[in-house]
Amino acid sequence: MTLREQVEQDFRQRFGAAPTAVVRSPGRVNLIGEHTDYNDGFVLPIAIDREVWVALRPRDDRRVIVHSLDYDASLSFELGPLSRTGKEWGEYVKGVAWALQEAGHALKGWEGVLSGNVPRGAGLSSSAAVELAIQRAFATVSGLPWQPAPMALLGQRVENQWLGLKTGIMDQMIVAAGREDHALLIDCRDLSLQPVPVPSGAVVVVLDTGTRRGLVDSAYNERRSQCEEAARFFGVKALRDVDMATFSARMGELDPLVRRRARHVITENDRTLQAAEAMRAGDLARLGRLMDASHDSLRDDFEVTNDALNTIVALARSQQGCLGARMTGAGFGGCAVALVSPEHAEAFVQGVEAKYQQATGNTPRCYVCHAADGASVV
Ligand code: GAF
Repeated sequence: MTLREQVEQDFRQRFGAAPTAVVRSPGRVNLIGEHTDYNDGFVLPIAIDREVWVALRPRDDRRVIVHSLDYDASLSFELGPLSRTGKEWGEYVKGVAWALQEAGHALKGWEGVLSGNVPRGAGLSSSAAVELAIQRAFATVSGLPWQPAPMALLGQRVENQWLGLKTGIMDQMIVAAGREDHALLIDCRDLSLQPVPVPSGAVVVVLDTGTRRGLVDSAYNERRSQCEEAARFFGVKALRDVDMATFSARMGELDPLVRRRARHVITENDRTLQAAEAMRAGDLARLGRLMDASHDSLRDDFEVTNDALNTIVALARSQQGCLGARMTGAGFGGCAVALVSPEHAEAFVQGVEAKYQQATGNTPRCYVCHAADGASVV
């Protein structure tokens, strides 16, 4: 049974009728452009065919009732003033209701069943997938207009203000606006999008190390402050505004740690623009080299990889057919992404899984992903 069928079936059993709408919302994998979004920079992610599904129907009152199949738990609350009461999955639902109401939207109540197969805490945006799924559910029952960028900003507000995580805009943007068979080059300053077709000569393989690191939030926020410090040093709004020539001329005056953080962001922005160009030109070898360079910079300058990520990336690169490999997402654990020639994909997955297990004793989960559409009502 598919996940969609499961939420529909559970809905019928739980609420005694068929759902009137079903929402799907994807996870994402970022091909390149890491830790650039909160520097007003560029990112190049794809939405993936790992998703959150919600079966729902409107209610006549202002109550919201959501059951999570994955947590086997239900949440019920009344729309209106809301407060944060815990740290569980339900905070995403309440946080979305809060953000939409704060933005002046008149919301209606609904009941629904939620389930997803985006691995949690793995760097594949399971949080944004849930946020945008709930946003689409509210938009559907309340008749709200659906525009990806404003909705993405609301999702980010949930992260920043309801959940207290100072994340950038990449995840919500790609989850809201993803396009089948395309990556999106997103300018995180003005939120403009350029769809870039994923070339047919390569497949995207996600390599989940199985490691999940705690304290990611504080390390993430620390990187953000270091980038802000560098931007202040250069007298600009964000590191996006510093070019390589300016950086090289003055980098000697910077604190060595802040210098390395800034160097990652400045070079990564450049690599991301180059990667979009290489993708458009079908130059997969160049795209792969840029992904490799991105990982090395995240490892050496930004210091957000861990041993598991470095090991799996090295193993991936040693496999036949691998064009490039890098960590993806916030880092400190979670997933890497590799670009692989289609004819080698199967052997690549088997080879990486076996060698990683041999090297670390842990079983990774590797799978080929397809670029999918953003959050939608099906
Ligand atoms: C996390 C954040 F949510 C994104 O905004 C982004 O900064 C990413 O880490 C790193 O590129 O996914």
